[in-house]
Amino acid sequence: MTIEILTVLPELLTSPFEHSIMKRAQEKGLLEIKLHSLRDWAINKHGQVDDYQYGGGAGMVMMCEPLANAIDALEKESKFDEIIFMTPDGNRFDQKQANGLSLKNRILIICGHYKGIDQRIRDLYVTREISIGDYVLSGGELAAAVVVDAIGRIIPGVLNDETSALTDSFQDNLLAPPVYSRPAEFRGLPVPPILLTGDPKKVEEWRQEQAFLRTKQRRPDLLDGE
Ligand code: 6GU
Repeated sequence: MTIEILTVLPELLTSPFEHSIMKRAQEKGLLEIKLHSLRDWAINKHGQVDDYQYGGGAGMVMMCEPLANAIDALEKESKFDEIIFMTPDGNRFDQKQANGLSLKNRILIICGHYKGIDQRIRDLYVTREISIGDYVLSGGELAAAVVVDAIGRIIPGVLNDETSALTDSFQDNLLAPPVYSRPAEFRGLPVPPILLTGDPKKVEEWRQEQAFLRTKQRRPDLLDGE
């Protein structure tokens, strides 16, 4: 799978993908991440990609031409399966969307800045608009990093048994149960005895129950179904 990211701040997006599972996904050849600087398609030699908004008001808007020319150039090779715009007024990102996106071949993510991008780019090119939550970030880059990480780790073959995504929170609409490692007692707090029994069936039952209790307590909304 190839994920391309169009941004005015490509430097912001190098480190997040150079470590751990994202690094492994790329080394295994399962994920390719290509960063593109929108300024390569600036309208003048000053690198301009934004302009004042019609109708007045504070804040600049990312212009049509640089974005359209960039997308057209990137699509010369082949079309994108999805062109995603990162924006706080998009659809709230969740595991279900991540699962769906992890099956695509080639995705473009556009990071917004300032007051956003000209609406006509959204009308003409964008197939999906994603927000990562109800708060405002200064740009779409960190949100894009979140989305790429969530997609990248569940691409088939990226995780092994030990890091399996099947037991993640949200994968079955339940939060993950508590986990423990050595020592068996820490500052007077013991590990739940059932985990020491070596009985996989009992352990699994306990984990299911704990996952349910935790979800009921913290996120009852998840138990109401889709
Ligand atoms: Cl995708 N972008 C920005 N700028 N802020 C956000 C966001 C995205 N998602 C939540 N807040």
